[in-house]
Amino acid sequence: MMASLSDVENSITTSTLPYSYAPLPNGEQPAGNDRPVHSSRKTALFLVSVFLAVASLVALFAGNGPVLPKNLNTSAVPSTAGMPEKVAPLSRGVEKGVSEKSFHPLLGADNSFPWSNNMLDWQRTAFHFQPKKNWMNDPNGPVFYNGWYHLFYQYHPDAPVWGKIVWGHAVSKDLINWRHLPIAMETDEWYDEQGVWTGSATILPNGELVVLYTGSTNESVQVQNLAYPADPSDPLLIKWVKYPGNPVLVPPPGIDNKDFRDPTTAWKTPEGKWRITIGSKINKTGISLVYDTEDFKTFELLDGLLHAVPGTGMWECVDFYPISKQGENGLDTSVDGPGVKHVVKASMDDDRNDYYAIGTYDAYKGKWTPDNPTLDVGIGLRYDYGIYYASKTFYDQNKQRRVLWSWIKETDTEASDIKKGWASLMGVPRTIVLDKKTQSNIIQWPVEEINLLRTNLTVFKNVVVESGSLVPLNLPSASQLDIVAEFEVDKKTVERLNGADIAYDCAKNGGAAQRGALGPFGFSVLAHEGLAEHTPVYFYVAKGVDGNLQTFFCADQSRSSNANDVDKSIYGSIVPVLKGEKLAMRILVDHSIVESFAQEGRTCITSRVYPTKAINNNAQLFLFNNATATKVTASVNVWQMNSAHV
Ligand code: DQQ
Repeated sequence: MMASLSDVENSITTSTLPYSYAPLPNGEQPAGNDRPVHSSRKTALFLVSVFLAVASLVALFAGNGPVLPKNLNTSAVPSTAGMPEKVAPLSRGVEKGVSEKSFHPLLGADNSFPWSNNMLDWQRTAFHFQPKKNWMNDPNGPVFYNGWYHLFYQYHPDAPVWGKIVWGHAVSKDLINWRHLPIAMETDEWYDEQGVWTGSATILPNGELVVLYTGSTNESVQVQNLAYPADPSDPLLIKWVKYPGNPVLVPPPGIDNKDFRDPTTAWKTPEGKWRITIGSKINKTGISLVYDTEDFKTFELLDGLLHAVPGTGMWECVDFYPISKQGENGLDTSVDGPGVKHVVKASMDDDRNDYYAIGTYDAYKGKWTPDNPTLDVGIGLRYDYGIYYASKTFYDQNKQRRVLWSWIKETDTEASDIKKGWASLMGVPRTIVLDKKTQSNIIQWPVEEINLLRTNLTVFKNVVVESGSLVPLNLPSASQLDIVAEFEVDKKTVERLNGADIAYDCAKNGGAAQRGALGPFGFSVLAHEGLAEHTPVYFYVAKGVDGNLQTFFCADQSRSSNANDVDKSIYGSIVPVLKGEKLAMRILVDHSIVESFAQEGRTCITSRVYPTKAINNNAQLFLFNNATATKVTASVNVWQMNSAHV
């Protein structure tokens, strides 16, 4: 097994490389490169602080990024007068009662990039699920049924922007290659006229399926509806019937008509009934209502809530499922008992992130309690520290695993999406298990089937990456990759270093440009030669005054594109690294999506990036080490990834 940082071998040797590496340039940047503009919607104050942060970066990757003033004085900060206004609400969803659906950069700025067809074509992914064209969002009703994996999803068949949503439908034998089927459910009833919104499937004991979904009625009231396959013997489940008695649930007293959506898969109660939970809010408290039913037609609202967290706002797409304390298999949603813990996940409408917590479920009270109240739902752990929302799991009885699907939205402009003709995709499905070592987080890992797309393995063993250097990993092409790597920091350096107050934050500390003694180091993906554009995915290790190490896992999009009309956030969080473990990361690069996993899936980051130059044959992969005090040794396996049938 891997050695801990403090156990790192002293005898790190440089292997002979089939290439040479160059130290990172320290000089000034070449003239002519534009300063990137942070293009998310923020207040003028935020713009000032971002400017300050960017301006104070040490010129890492200098020579290739923007010109950064070395000694910034605040008079250099542009006045906010004449700055573009925060974008007016362009939302297509909010007034209808669902989240903002699009990235809106600052309006009024002359920041639209002249995207060419070549650039936009490159953005379409090769092994991520998406419909052929137009808009998609949340995964719905994922299930394994009669030999097929079914994926339904929120789909707008008329345009690449959110609108009147129906259920798109596709099937797969392996969760990777897909066959698109006709729309499963249209907006053809008064109770779903404004949208067939998110829902879940439940397999009944006789093997048949039922689906509960939210309908947005002709008056935009959120109600729950029942649907089932017209022909249960059809493994493709092409035709669906809506129950004539719909809606089966309307918002209960005290719940707003627009705060009642996204029913879960049902699970069994100790009395043998079915139970579901539905997200909502009361004032600013996010809640999960609980209903029992015997027939999916009539429901009883339980007195208490499954859970509630003050200050978290509307809970969308709640998910609730058991995880095994000891076993490696996933569990059917109805499994309960002493060997089991329960996860509650909710998608926070207020900040559009998916949060989860691990806890204990009391089946008699229909109540769940987090193990650690300071890491409760909405205030603690996230599935993913990048773009990842409205996720949903299902129990895959075919392979005894719990599989997670999630909507990954675009972070470019609607104008670009319209030009592309499509918007959004699903993350690669991930298995979920409890982290047996920490017992305090889950582990997410791409389903094993994704490995079938691997081809052309290149191995780099014990590559020593000196402090402040960059190592090109010369690959024939770098837009479709599966990268698996381990890193070791120099043990003597770690021991010698004095500890300091740890106050590192991926987003706030200048990204990959900020140099510390023991980081950042990792990969630059989708990198243009000379780093005119690149997206670093990296570790940052910090030694505390107590001598303990803390490790952060980050993805820095700030230099990912020369275009200014795309989001360039820096993402990341802490990642637990236990004694005896090496630092390990896996990165799936698939054109405009980069999915990164640290320590075998303890901390995950999904990035959307839209380079203008680092595309096609100009996309490259580098190892980098921007730590000031340590060399790192990296061992890397990189596969090219074949395209899936999507
Ligand atoms: N998307 C659906 C809603 C859900 C939201 C509408 C989450 O049911 O709450 O498209 O993205």
